[in-house]
Amino acid sequence: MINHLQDLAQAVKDGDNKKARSLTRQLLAEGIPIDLLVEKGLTEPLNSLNSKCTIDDFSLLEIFLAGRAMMDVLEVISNSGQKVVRPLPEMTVILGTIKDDLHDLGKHIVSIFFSLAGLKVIDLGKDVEPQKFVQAAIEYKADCIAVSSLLTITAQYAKEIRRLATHCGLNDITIIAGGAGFRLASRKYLGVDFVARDVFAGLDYLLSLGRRKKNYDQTS
Ligand code: B12
Repeated sequence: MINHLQDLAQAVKDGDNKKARSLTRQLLAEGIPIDLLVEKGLTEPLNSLNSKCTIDDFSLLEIFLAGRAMMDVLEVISNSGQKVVRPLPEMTVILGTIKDDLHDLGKHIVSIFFSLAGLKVIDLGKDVEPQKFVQAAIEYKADCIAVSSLLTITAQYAKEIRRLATHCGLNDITIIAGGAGFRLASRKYLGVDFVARDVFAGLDYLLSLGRRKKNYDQTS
């Protein structure tokens, strides 16, 4: 299984989507844990293309092909009927990549796995203004806003979401953040409830909230 996982990581990195699809089917048949597949087979190889985003070595084509292979792998996982074994209470989540940030591969993963876990996800896309998150939360009566960022510089906009939400009376809304852009920012600085290391940490956090809510209901 480990060899196949390494091969999948290489196929994604090389942008070989056919090979990536077939290795994913094989790994699922072998019973690989989904978190391991996503971390080692998708996130790490994509992130290792770091240098392709620098002036010296910029290569949109390589990143595009790797991104396509990643999306193909996600499609295979979605169609496999695989359940993300984290049953969550009914919850509506507003999801988006923050203003000025066009990275959306990680957000796609979040959208797919949150949906597979039974959450209702309203995906606003990328380059989303802070007020759009709050407007959508009001429109859909959401329980949670989930914001993604890969660019460190955009933390300033993410901070705005809590301020605007409070201004609109959404005092209890849960806000979670994820993506490399927030990795060095504290929960307190961002004004969010949780900064997720990965998609599954985000899911686990929402699950823990659901349990707390349930206990609270029982005592009231
Ligand atoms: C792919 C990529 C691109 C692609 C994006 C394609 C796309 N459609 O997304 C392209 C080529 C377009 C691109 C452009 C640029 N990029 Co770029 N890019 C990357 C790269 C190589 C991989 C990112 C990725 O998709 N990773 C794979 C995904 C699956 O991982 P992930 O996003 O972290 O998501 C996981 C978790 O973090 C989590 N997650 C993510 N969001 C959320 C949200 C919530 C709520 C939760 C719970 C979880 C969660 O879920 C995922 C699975 O667990 C990174 C390198 C890196 N180390 O991150 C650079 C990187 C992010 N890019 C960078 C830069 C500088 C740029 C450009 C400015 C380059 C330029 N000079 O133009 C532009 C930005 C344009 C813009 N305005 O946005 C820098 C950012 C530096 C910084 N600290 O700010 C990086 C780190 C590269 C580097 N070392 O220089 N990039």
